[in-house]
Amino acid sequence: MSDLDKAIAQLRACRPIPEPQVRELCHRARELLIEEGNVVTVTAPVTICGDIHGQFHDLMELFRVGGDVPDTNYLFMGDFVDRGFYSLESFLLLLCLKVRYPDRMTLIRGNHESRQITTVYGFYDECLRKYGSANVWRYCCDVFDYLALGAIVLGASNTLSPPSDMDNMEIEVCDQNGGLISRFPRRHRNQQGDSSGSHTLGSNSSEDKTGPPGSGASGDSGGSVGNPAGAVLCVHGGLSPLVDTVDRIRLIDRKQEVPHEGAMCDLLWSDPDDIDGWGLSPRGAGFLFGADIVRVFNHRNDLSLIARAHQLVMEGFKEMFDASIVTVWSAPNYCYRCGNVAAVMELSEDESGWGAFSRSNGDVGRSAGVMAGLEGDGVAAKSGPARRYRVFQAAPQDSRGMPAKKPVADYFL
Ligand SMILES: [Mn+2]
Repeated sequence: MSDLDKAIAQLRACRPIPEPQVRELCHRARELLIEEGNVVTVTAPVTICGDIHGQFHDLMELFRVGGDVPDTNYLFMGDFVDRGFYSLESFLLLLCLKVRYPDRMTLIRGNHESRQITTVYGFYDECLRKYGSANVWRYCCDVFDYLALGAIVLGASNTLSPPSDMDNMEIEVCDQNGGLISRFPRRHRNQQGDSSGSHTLGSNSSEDKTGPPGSGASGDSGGSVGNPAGAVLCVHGGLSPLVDTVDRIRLIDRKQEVPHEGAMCDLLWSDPDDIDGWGLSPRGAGFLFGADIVRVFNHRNDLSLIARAHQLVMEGFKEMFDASIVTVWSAPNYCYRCGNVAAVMELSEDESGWGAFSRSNGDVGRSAGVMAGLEGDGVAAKSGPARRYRVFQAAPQDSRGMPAKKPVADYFL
């Protein structure tokens, strides 16, 4: 067993690894991350996760529900640390897995992966408590500076895999044991005036399906060339008024502490909101952005969906703006008291042949000049990828290795 595998085993048991080993790990991780672009290209199938916030035992539950590494290809959208009691073990385990299986683990930066924020919200204190010095915190912060700012998922399918037992399903929601909670059929976008993004069961009309799903001949994809499901952009927070293309993100000099303003700051801090255009964020960093901003950005960049994290949602995930953006939240019972469930989002691999095409091409549909699903307002409503949400609850108390709260010791009785 290599040192790295030993470290993984030790961290899986929620035991910190010695300081020199952290130093070595962070060094290796940095060498790996420095080679990645600001926007990492990831090929489906992939399981996309939101905030973890040091809830180690819930991260273990996430792996139980979503599958272990390297069997499952994971993309984590940041906020690994702060708030929970085990930021150190959570982040170091993810980092070990990244170094051990670089192609099966993608980590992008959240607004908490910052010196300033971790000093206030727990990670700094936790390192000091567990090691007696700030060295390990410093090593980890040096890694934060090298994390990618986003990812583009290519080759996602617009049919579920394994297939649903009903045709034409776009969304399936499962519980932590794989049991079906609900599902929603594919439908035309922008035709039902539904800007809340809530899908309603039984809303599919006969024109929803004009060809085999994934063939590029279905009603949604309009027979366009390229991946029928379009690309998915993953960022921690959201969009920036300074960023109108994905390529613009690639030009940022990211190897630094998260700035207080500017494009890099916005990508990590912004939130979608029911407004027109841009608004000031109550967070004091980043911006609020409305459906119109997302629609134009997705159209311009040939995206079918933006996946982001950053906001607690009680149901674990929330689709907004006619399913053009989704928030994924992966910290159940956040801060051990919010009572929310968590979720991960699975995108399956397109097997119609277009997925392979887009992989070798590297740039889905952008050169084709043909937009899918061009509708009345002249803005594309691209066919969304089929998505399966796995919703899960906090790990049971007895798996946490913490003594359950006892009111009084027995010997008083
Ligand atoms: Mn955040």
